[in-house]
This record gives sequence, structure tokens and C-alpha cells, in this order.
Amino acid sequence: MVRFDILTLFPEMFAGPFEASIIKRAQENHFIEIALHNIRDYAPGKHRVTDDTPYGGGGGMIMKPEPIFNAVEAILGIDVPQAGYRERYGQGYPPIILLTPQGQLLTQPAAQALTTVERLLLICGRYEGIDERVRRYLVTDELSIGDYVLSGGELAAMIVVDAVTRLIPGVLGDTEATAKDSHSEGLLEYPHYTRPAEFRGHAVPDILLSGHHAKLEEWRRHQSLLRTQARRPDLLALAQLSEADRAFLAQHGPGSADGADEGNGV
Ligand code: 6GU
Repeated sequence: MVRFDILTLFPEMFAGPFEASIIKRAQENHFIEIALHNIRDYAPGKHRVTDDTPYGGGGGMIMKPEPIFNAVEAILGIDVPQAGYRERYGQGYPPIILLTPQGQLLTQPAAQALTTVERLLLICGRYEGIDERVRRYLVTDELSIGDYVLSGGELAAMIVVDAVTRLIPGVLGDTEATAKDSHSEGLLEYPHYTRPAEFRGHAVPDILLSGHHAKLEEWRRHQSLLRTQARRPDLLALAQLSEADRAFLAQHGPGSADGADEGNGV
């Protein structure tokens, strides 16, 4: 069981994605538990103010530290030490992850690593930024989901929950297994087809109908290699390739007829 505590100013954003499909089923079957916490509930004062203007000017609004520290202390039932939460972290206290475009990129190995924690807190950044003391004295890790800017960390938090949940053993059935997923072996997935064998004059590759299991597996491997080479050469450079893989790519490499149906990658 992984418990996700999500700290956000917009808990209502999470309703749809967490109430459907795999994440819904994973909650029902007690593989995960998700608790949403409205940061505003932890802001002091009648107006429960969560943001303020930046010292030194520059425009935009900054998330105040107090509501976030208060929320974490209430959720974990601790006082954050003066020297910072990291003093406690690792002694039975969970990671506190800030979702920010300044974080480390979320990768499949990073998602895999998070399946082994009992609990994790996700803080969704908003506005133009968050008071730096949250980073320095509360947060243990910072994650980004890609090199583009979102209006807030909420959508990124949903993506973290999804990417982690589907890797927890038992969450997916056999037929949905993750072993051959794109990225799980550092390569993109091979093309998939289902019935009919001919659709609007477009036939399924013969190999899929041939019943030659070994040849089929080889074809799939080759398709994965060509597709990764054409679309994500950066991944190919890091992938674990056999001698046979390398020989195949050398022969059917970029510009050869084999890769020609790869489209423009968009
Ligand atoms: Cl985690 N947050 C925001 N605001 N933008 C992002 C992101 C996160 N990851 C990529 N862009």
C-alpha cells in the first residue's frame, strides 16, 4: 500500500482523474490511498491568505511558507525541526516532494523507485513560485514532468500518482502487464494491431498472422529499435543493446528503407 498525501490549493482538480479506471480500482483494492489536503485550510487568519507579493518586487504572487509548514505538521503529526525536515527524513518519515518545473525529470526509474515507499507527500506549487524556505527546510525532492511550464503542480501530481500506481505489483492484471511498456526497457514500444486483418485496404503485417512466435518476437524487437532510433535517439544511446541489436541497427539504420514508414515523429 502506498499512501499519497497531496497538498494543493485546488483539490477539486483531482476529482475526475482519481475516480476512473486504474487509479479508481487501485484505491478500491487498497493498493493505494489518496488524501487531498487544501493548503488554504492551514492558513491562519479570517481570510486564510496563502500567497503574497515577492520581497524585492518583480511581480507575481508567491506561496507563503506558513500554510504549507502547518499542513505538513498536521498531516504527519510532527513539529518540523528548526534545522529542517531532512533531519527527520529517513527515520520513518516520508519523502516530501515538491512539483515544480525546476525539479528533476520524472522518469520510469524514478516512478519505479516511488513504488517502494509506504507514504509520500506531494506539494503542488502554484502562482509564480513558492517561498524558498519550503524548498530548503521542508522538501526532500523536487520533480518536474517535462520541459514546459504548467499553471501549477496539480496536473503533474496526478501524473506522478498514475505513473507510480500502475507499477505497484498487482495493480494491473496480467493482460495489462508493464514489462513491455514503452520506456520499461529503455526503448519505445513496437506497433500494435488488432482485428480486422484488413481495414480500409490497409493490411496488418503478415508476420502477425504467421504463427511464427520466434520470428514475431524478433520483428517486435526490430520495430522497437527502429522506432526508438527514429523518434528518440537520446533514449537509444542509453539503452541496453545486444550485439544482434547493434548489428540490426547498423544495417537498417537512419535513412534506410526500413525506417521510412516512421513518419515525422509528431
Ligand atoms: Cl511539476 N509544475 C509546473 N508548474 N510546471 C511544470 C511541472 C511542474 N513539470 C513540468 N512543468
